[in-house]
Amino acid sequence: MKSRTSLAVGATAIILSVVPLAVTASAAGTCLSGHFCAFSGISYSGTKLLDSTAPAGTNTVSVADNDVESGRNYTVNRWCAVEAEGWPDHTIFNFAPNSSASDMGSAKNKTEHFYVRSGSDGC
Ligand SMILES: [Ca+2]
Ligand SMILES: [Ca+2]
Repeated sequence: MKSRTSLAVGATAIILSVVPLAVTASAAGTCLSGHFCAFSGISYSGTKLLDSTAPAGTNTVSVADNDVESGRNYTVNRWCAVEAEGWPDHTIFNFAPNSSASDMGSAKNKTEHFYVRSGSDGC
């Protein structure tokens, strides 16, 4: 009886130590419906740099410079990423309504801000 009890306690301790890691891993890439979220790493990893519900027509939604690599656009609007360093501002990436991009390719680590347009408009 005594050894059975200590086995059960040991199993509980292992479960408790694993659960917080699992929660952290799933939270990294999450984004609520109706939100736009940008992440510092590809595949929605790293830090969530932006979590916004800014409406269509918003011209500047600031984000940490040169760090965004992936994003989830769970809005009905279009989100446009802007490079604003070294030359006139220009759009470098287009997040279509209700779309995700796990890797922004050549636009990675360049964004200074986003602007938001209705889903039927272009960037
Ligand atoms: Ca980055
Ligand atoms: Ca930049």
